[in-house]
Amino acid sequence: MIQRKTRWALAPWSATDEENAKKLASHLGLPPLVAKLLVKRGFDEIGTAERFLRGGVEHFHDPYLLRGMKEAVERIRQAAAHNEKIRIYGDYDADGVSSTSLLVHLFRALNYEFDYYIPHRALEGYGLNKKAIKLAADEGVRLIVTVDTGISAVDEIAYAGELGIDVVVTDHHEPPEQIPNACAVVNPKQENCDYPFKGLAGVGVAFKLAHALLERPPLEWADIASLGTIADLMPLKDENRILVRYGLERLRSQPSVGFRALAEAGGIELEAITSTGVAFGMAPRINAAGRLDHAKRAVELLTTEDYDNAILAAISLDSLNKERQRVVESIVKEAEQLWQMKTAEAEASGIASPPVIVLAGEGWNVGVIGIVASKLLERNYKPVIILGIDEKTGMCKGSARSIEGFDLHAALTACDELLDHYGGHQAAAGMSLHRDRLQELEQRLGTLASEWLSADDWIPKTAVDLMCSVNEATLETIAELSQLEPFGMGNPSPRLLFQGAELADRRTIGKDSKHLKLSLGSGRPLLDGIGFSMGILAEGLRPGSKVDVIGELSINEWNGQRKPQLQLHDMHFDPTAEMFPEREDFGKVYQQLKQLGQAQLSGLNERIAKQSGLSLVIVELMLDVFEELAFIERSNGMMSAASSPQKRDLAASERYRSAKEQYEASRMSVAGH
Ligand SMILES: [Mn+2]
Repeated sequence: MIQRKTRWALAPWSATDEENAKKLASHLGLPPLVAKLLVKRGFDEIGTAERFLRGGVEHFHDPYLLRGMKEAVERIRQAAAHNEKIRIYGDYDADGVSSTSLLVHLFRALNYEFDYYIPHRALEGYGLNKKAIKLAADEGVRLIVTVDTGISAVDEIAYAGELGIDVVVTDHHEPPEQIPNACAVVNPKQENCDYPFKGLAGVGVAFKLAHALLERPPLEWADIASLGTIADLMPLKDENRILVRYGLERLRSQPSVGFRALAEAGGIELEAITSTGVAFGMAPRINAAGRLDHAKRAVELLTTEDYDNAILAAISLDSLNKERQRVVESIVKEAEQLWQMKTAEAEASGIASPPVIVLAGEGWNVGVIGIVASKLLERNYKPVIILGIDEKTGMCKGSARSIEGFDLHAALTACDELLDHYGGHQAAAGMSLHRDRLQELEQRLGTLASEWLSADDWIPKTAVDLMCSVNEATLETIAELSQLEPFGMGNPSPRLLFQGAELADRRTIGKDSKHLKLSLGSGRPLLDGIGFSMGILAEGLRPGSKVDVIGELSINEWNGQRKPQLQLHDMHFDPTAEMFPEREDFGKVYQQLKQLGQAQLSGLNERIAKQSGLSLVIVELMLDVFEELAFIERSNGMMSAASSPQKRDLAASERYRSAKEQYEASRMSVAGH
């Protein structure tokens, strides 16, 4: 028995969905699997599906649909006309760095007088601050244009006004109740903004500002826009999808010196880079600057036109990233030890370990605690808060990550008298509090988690797109799946369920038999499955039996050969589960009965079961079905086979249909949403 590790969530599939998928397949010339996936993701009409697949620059929205854009453009142009000094004010994460860099390119192209400022993560913290505004005033700045920040800076923007500085806010964060009194506020999420797409990153909003000022979409900076959009985990839909497609294309075919240098220093291949490569190769290196040093190093990389400067900046980002990895690793290790001590203590006193993981350490770098929290969540599947303690003051700065069902922001709000500051949303949040209050925070959050979460919520969920058969997983179909790329937030790589797939063979590969390799299917060609770190499961699998697997399809190229491959996520195998008989099994048993012609009912089922190798339950079911279809008759203790029965399909039998349905339902245990 191999038990599934996660809850499999397969959304329902209706007859209407099926119809829509057929329509898409024929109108757009798509394989059924691709058409079904489109429907599953909400693109069930030809127009929307076509736009999703093939949408280009003509589908960018008018930037002036953004509330405040007109005022922003006017104020910036006025500053340029009067040679007022403009300062771009950004943020230290990858989106903030991208946004800042994009405006640097823009203002440079427009020949404005400008510079940029990004606060120091540890010394200044997020957002506009009065000290930085005072500095700007002292340096003769008359206009600040914020990117990826500013929507909450009511006091700071009022202060800027007192010092004679106007502020144009461009941001994408959730607007608070009170919007700052700036000369323009551009944010697709603000009230009364009719912009049709709310999912722009900070750099997406900056891109729209550039579009407005240049009076055309500045595709030459789509690479920078993709970086921030992907790094900030924005949904890759609508305009973001178009931006990222152009951006990836640019990175592949004509990378700027900055990206080229970053790729060289980081060993990232640009020729076929995907959103995953940007997310895991580029974004961490860009982020490393702000975490361990200063984000302006990353802006320098993305805005220089000189290769020598770029490669120096890229190498320093790469080594900062390596250092970041070491710092994360060592904090994760310490945190895991603390957690093990906590669970051991709980066990020793006969109580359950805390439902919410709250761990703090002196000297833990607050620039990386969010990453540490994510790693602990991954390993333990519980909400996690990791905090760095300031030894002198005893104050802690923390970063939290949550599991589905536990709303962090709501939970922190419920404990707000313990906290000095907090902010964030359902899945991630930050806070500060004194170390003396940590224990109470852990207890109160734990109580909330026990109240809010059901037993199921503590098991991670795998969202499954569709059921698929081995026969459907052809090279051609998999190649067409790439039309749905780029994959990422809001458009994940399709997860498919192969239910009851025949296991032709299994073996382990790699050092210490670490990985599992499966061959699925009964005919030819077989479908290869690869399960990383699943080698241990090989022993429990028997060739010839049936397994349920969830995975992602891709094309594996090896030795000049291209083969379909399924990368396994999870598996379920129950060797004792009763298999539902195939049509051939029904056929075989019917032939046996026909040969017998007539037989005593007593002992008949046992006889057939023995001859056919099928279980008694199945034989009983078959005889019920045959009787219902008038292939046999059972009366007066005798079975007699009809001599020339009418040809009828098995599915015409009510007994057959209900048994099959029941069997499928029991096998599934695949929860709907
Ligand atoms: Mn952002």
